[in-house]
Amino acid sequence: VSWETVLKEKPNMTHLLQFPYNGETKFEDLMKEKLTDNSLHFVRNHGGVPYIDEDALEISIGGLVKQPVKITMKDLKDSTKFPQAEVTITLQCSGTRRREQIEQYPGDGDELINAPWGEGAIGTAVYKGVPLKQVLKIAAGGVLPECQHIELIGADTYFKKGEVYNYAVSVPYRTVLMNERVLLAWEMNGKPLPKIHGFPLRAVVAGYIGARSTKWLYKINALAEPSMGPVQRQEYLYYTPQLGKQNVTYSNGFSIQDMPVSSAILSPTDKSVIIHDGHIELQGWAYSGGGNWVERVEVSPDGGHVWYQVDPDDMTEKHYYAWRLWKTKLPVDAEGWLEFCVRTWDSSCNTEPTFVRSAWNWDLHVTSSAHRIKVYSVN
Ligand code: MTE
Ligand code: MO
Repeated sequence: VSWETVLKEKPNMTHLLQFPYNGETKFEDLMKEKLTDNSLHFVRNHGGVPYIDEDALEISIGGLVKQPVKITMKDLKDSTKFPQAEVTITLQCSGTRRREQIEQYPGDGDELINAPWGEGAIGTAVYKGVPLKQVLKIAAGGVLPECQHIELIGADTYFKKGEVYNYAVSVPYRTVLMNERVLLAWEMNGKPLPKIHGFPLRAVVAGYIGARSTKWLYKINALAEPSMGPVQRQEYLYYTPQLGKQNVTYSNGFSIQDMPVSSAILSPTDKSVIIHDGHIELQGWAYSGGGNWVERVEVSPDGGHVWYQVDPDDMTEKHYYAWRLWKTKLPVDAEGWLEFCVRTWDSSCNTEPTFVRSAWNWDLHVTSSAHRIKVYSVN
């Protein structure tokens, strides 16, 4: 799609990169409601947006399946053939809040060319589609015993180190089997999937990093090993903080899959001046991947010495695979520069590392530490 089309479909984004297009949702839009409007949902692309004729598309299913097949969109959308599901799912790019890691130390890696995301590379929508597990079973007769991973390939291409690749990643078969919320989806918030979000078909892997939710899906392979695609093998890896340019190899990192618990303060914004009467209103999001939900959100007016619990009535409802938006009034006496922070607990009692430095990693992914902002309080 042209830049003009992007601007028309996504008029109010914080644009990070023109090509490949990457844009994040403005904080005031993110806080509006539990479901993010399609025109406001963040976009993360590795390459161009391919044009796909829905009527001509045949999705091929191959590899370690009982019967390799090709299915049309018409077949897939036929509810007498495949059971349909409609689910609320939060997609979060593992680069969300990367800016905080860059401020600590930008590293030397490939990821320097990656988007310096803030708190807006996350969004929630209702997706309609068919559980991938059902597609594998009904269309391809199931997988062979050797199958361990399901590869999801997109029709878009991108350029890396002299080669052109299709976007290709994989998800453990065990996840596909256990999680009915791993979908092949064609609808987003009751509307056809927008071009920029993968029209006509995308994968939505609930609870996982956004990277596994392949857009413009046209090929599915059952494999014994994870996809050989560079997005799977060379990107979205989590390294220990000691690694730098001189000694890193891809095998030092492990694949980032489920998103851990994390949160963000969206209002007030960092470095703002607030004139108030003893209370400051805070708003933000809290999310946990992997099928956990957010149990508790706590905020601190003093860098994390004293914590106040956000009243659950001031949070959107508990939800597997979706965020909770929250707001609260924080008592504040002090004048001058203060550090506000937020931390979240999920249903498995996981919480967030205290400081960014405890979460820093060479590829600058998964900034899940307690989110901190500085505000100037005038009381
Ligand atoms: N699928 C394809 N085919 N190409 C891509 O570049 N980017 C991935 C994923 N699926 C990508 C893709 C990444 S890293 C993220 S975070 C999500 O899509 C973002 O989905 P969205 O653009 O719909 O918000
Ligand atoms: Mo991402």
